[in-house]
Amino acid sequence: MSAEDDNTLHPVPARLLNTAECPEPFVKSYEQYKEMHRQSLENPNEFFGKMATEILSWSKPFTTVQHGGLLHGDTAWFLDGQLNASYNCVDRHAIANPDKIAIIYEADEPNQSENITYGELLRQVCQVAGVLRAHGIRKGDTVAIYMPMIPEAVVAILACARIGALHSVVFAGFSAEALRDRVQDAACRLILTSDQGKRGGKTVETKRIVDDALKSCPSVESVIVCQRTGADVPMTPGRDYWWNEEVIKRMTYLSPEPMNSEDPLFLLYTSGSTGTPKGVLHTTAGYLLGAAATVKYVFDYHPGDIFACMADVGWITGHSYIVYGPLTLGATTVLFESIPTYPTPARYWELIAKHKITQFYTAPTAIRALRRLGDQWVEGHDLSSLRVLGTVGEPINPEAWHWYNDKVGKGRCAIVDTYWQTETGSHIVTPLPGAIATKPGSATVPFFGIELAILDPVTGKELIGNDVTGVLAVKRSWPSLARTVYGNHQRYMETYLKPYPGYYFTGDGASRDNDGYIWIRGRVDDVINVSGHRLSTAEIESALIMHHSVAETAVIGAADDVTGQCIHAFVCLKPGVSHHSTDLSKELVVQVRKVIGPFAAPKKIYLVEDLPKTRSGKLMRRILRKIVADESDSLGDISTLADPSVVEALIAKVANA
Ligand code: 6R9
Repeated sequence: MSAEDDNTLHPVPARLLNTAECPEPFVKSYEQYKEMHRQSLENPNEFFGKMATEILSWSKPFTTVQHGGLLHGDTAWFLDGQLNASYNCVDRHAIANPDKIAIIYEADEPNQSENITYGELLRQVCQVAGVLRAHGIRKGDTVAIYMPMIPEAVVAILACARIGALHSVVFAGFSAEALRDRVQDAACRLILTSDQGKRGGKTVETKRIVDDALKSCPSVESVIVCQRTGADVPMTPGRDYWWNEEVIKRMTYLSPEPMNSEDPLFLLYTSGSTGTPKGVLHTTAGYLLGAAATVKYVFDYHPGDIFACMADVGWITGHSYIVYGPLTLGATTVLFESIPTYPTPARYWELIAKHKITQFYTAPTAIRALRRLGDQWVEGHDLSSLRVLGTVGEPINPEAWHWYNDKVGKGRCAIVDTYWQTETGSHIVTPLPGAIATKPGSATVPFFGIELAILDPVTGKELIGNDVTGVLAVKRSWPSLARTVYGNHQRYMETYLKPYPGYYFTGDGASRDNDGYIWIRGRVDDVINVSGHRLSTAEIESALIMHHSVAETAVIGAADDVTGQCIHAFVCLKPGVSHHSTDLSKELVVQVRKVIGPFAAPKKIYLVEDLPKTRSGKLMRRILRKIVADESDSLGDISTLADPSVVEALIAKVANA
């Protein structure tokens, strides 16, 4: 427990336990949670075997619940079983209830929302699956999806799953170069994209970015272009095809490909502490179960609820909580194309009132930004449909938590601070709405099947009991754990499983307080979290170094009131480069926007003579972090620096910036 933590326990709101007002929660007390968690660890075969049978539909039942584990990196769940993710997300609901709304598409302009029923979703998924097949895509091939937040993006994802092709969704805020690297790494054979995108009233040149990326992606044979705006975009004959012209040729039913439980479902690239982004690979059954089970228990999803996750489908949160989790349960899911401040900062609250949203899921950075703009935007909207408010992506500070709880939840909703990662597939530390009293800023307790451990970072010894701080790890495998890094299992082992043998290493620091509650302290590696987007220092540094004037650079994360962290870059220029520093700083920002994407742009750039390095040449980012945080009086030991005098110069530079 740290002195700044807000240790006040907020009990489950009485309204949630009153069955006259709300559906009865699946887990109704702390004792019931404890008992279920105990069962999930003591008898995982029974616990998850039952859950997988209840939540998923199988074309062939599994015979073995689990095999392998963290020590050897051979995790496998639901062996011998066969199922199809698109069947689970679409067919079975379309058969039972074709007119039920699957997707509420809330377009960038507020008056353009559209509903898609399960029946319609099934027809569209089948047709796009047919298009993929017609373009030669087979089970096991990889397909890139670079699309804005339109229903066709969800259709594209499910169409890949239907024929057993792995999708690799690349967030449409990534630059052409970032897209190219991801397409090349997975040797994608086809890209699904759109002419343009719309976000906050601005136009995104999706197709042009794809064209740029494809200048050096020989693996890509076809590009399918969906019309979002109808703009006249260049089409390369023999490679580019219009979505609507392709789709109408295809039948509106195509049988789902039976997939083995452990067949890959998708890859999603994410940043780690070193090297290029990793293609995190998730498999079919375990991932789907994790996503759906957490929608059920963490969001306490009941039939009839309207589920709204504000993330982009380009991130894991969108995969699990816009697409796979809610659709597996047959829910109505909201697809929000815009931003929280467009056309006004009341957009979220109008959205909730308009669609009678019951579960609402967003990130601390959005909550902080909206809180800053004033309470007047949230007041006066009918938010009475809400039951559960979720947050994800970074630690939430108590001020933002209280604002969310008081102004949005009016003290009558559960706040679920859900901790998880691209690699974990679904929530691993989180409250349950009807069962767990919360503390503002704490992700609280482990989900079912998660055996947490806090380790001493140096010795790797498990820190037992309460009131401990160390690195967060998980002691056994769980169904939705990522199985490998695409094409590089060694890297998977080295990043996650070898640092502390027998454990999955999260890369986050954490404390367990005197009540046994978990507090996430942020990354212990060189990963920077800007508005919940993971970026590695290495990625940004290599973008900067591509600039012809740059000799060397060091990037760090600095605290930021709105985005959580922001990027500060220290740049040494090549000898003899003459420059006007403001122009060059601008050029360098443009460089990062171009290589990675706008969201990775450094907030500050310091042009410096030298960087702090050890005699062996290792960059001491820790020192730069301290200087920027105005903690130059506690730099620690700088005697190992090759040239300790650089520190003075850096302090002066930052002070005058
Ligand atoms: C889902 C997602 C993962 C990293 C993770 C941690 C941070 C996510 C958090 C949180 C504190 C929470 N993180 N949720 N930190 N409290 N509730 O964000 O996946 O993009 O892979 O990022 O995000 O640092 O390690 P991903």
